[in-house]
Amino acid sequence: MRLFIAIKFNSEIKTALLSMQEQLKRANICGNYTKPENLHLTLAFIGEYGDPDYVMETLEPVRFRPFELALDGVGSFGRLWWAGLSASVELHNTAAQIRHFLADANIPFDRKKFSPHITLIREPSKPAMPAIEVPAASMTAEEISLMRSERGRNGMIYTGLGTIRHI
Ligand code: 2AM
Repeated sequence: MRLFIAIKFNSEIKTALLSMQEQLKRANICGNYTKPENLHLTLAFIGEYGDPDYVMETLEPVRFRPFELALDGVGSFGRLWWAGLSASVELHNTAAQIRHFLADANIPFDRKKFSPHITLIREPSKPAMPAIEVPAASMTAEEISLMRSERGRNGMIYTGLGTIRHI
């Protein structure tokens, strides 16, 4: 199964992200929009791995205090457009711990540098993102989720398999 570690959003951040997608739609941009229920922040992408229980066990020593996440700006990685977050030492620390324990346990994951982003759309129909307003929105991150990703008939289906809570 395909696994990744992510933070799910509260309704304030979701609403703001949906408003950003709406603005893109109003600018006549078509493409593969992330479905509302799939909006998330990936901290580590594991990929194909058969033992989610071992992943949960491995991440048991991760320690973090609740931390703030606030939407901030937009950007693109080629034909993927994303919403960004304000810089957060705690977020980076938590992602670093997760990656450290995964590496220690020989659980494979994508080693690309952690660049916090929330994918709004893939394969947009225009080459450049129009100017859009980023609504003020924030949340306190209190848990991290182990997620399974499957391809469904109507797009990707993400299912939570377990959570790591703050101390
Ligand atoms: P994204 O965060 O850029 O949208 C499930 O596929 C999640 O893991 C998505 O959020 C996806 O991309 C992220 N991800 C990170 N690295 C990935 C990789 N190498 N392959 C596929 N998905 C990856």
